[in-house]
Amino acid sequence: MVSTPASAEQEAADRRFMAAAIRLAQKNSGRTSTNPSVGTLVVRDDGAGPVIVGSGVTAIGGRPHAETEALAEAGELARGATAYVTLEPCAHHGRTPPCANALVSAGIVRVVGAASDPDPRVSGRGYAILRAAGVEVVERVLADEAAERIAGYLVRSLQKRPEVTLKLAVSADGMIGRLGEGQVAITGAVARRQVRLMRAASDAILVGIGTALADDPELTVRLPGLEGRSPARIVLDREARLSPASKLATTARSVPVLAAVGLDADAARKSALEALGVKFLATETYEGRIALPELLEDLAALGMSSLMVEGGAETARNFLDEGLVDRIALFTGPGTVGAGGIVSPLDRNHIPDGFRLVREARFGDDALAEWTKAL
Ligand code: AOF
Ligand code: ZN
Repeated sequence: MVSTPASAEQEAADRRFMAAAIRLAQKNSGRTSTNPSVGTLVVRDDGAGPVIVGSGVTAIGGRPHAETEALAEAGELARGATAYVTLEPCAHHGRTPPCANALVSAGIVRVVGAASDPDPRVSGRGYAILRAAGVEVVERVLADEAAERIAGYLVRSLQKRPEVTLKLAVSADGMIGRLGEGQVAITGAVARRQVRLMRAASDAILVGIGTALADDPELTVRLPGLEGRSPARIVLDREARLSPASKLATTARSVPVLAAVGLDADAARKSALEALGVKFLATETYEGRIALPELLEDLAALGMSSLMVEGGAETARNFLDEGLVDRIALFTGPGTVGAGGIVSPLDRNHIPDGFRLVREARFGDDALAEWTKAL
């Protein structure tokens, strides 16, 4: 089959509807794990311009898939229509039949896809089913934008570890805090609320034991309407030094706390924490530190697709040095810390190679900039 080049008008419309499908997919982002949140739009044009006749998002918990819902809404209007899918439609029989077959049966004549699916049960097969049935397929429309939104799923599938976001709050003079002072307010209340929202969209949050001891953070979401959305809290705690009196340990029964300890961590200290509900992941250590690749592999095996690293400087530097950061979320506040400040491992003029700026926003007096690595 020789495909005719799409008109500029068609290409512009494809990009517009795909952008809308990507925004739609955001609705259930972080709530479909271990499935990605996918968006589908069914669009038909009866001569008077394109009209959306069905829309769907992957359901909370991961099933049904987005296509099922969009096709159900479109009903008979799907016949002869175009489907915009932010991820290649699946080709496998899971608890539901393959979405590629469902699109064919519904009479879809054209499928525009964004991100490719690395799942070996799908990868290329979804599009092949469609083409074999005579459906016109256009691949990789806004593929990078769609992939960025499902980075957790893609990193976990391809690298067997969660996607790692390094979150840093840096003062105007490049500091993340002051030595020996516990939590120092670098950003304002609006930015701090945004951080809690970012926590709610992650599967886990991680800090080093230095930060846990110095700041005694709780690391929960604490936002109205999002109670119960706090992700698991992880402490890099080679020697099980977390205090049983800490906020983390004393709240471990309501929001999980996982201490990443060395294989030789003290048994008595561990059992004091265990009695409070703290769980342990024992990993190899090297150069006196938890082996991060091994820990991340364990977290992926527990079904975690996204991890937010929240501090402190040494932990951030270790993740950066080992090439284990996929996304940088850098908040910059207007104030200065001055003498005794802890220097940030990076600032916006020193972002490691391979990252591209994907978002900039302001939250009150603070700026947020985000960079991601190409997937
Ligand atoms: C789609 N549409 O909305 C999503 C897809 O366990 P299952 O049967 O739900 O399959 C999980 C796989 O389905 C997952 O690895 C990915 O390949 C695909 N996700 N596919 O057609 C969707 N969420
Ligand atoms: Zn599917």
